[in-house]
Amino acid sequence: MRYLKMTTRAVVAGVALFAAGAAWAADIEIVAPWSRATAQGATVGVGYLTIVNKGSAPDRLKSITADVATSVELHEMAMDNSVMKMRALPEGLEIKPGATVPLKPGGYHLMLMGLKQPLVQGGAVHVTLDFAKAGPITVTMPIEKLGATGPSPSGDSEPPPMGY
Ligand SMILES: [Cu+2]
Repeated sequence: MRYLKMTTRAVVAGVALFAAGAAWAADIEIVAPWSRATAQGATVGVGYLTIVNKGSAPDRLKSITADVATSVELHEMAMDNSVMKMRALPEGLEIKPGATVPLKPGGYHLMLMGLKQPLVQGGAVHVTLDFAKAGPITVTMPIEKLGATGPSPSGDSEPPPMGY
């Protein structure tokens, strides 16, 4: 009985998230994906999203591909001798059970390397996240305006207030 109740609740939550544009497979859910328009001539773009592990086992984001980039790297911003620097995480990113891991400005992010075309506000980037357990999950990242600091929940391009 308890199991049935929980299952129903999970399905309802899943439908609500799907309506909000989220994608999930198995125990991994991807929430609020977004990218940012690139300046003229830029060859590198970014992608942000939040990874939720609803399961009881750890998973790992192993690799990423995107339709508009020749390769995608997982990066982290970190202090290095009191200087903020980006570094690649070739081992991927572990998502512990029950964890919510945001990729956001100033932290983890996807680096779209070798852009085949500029990222234009109002368009979208399609990325496929490959997880060790959940497998590949394809996500559509709406492209927000140049300088945006977050996704726009209402679909317009106004970023939320700083620090939100
Ligand atoms: Cu980076």
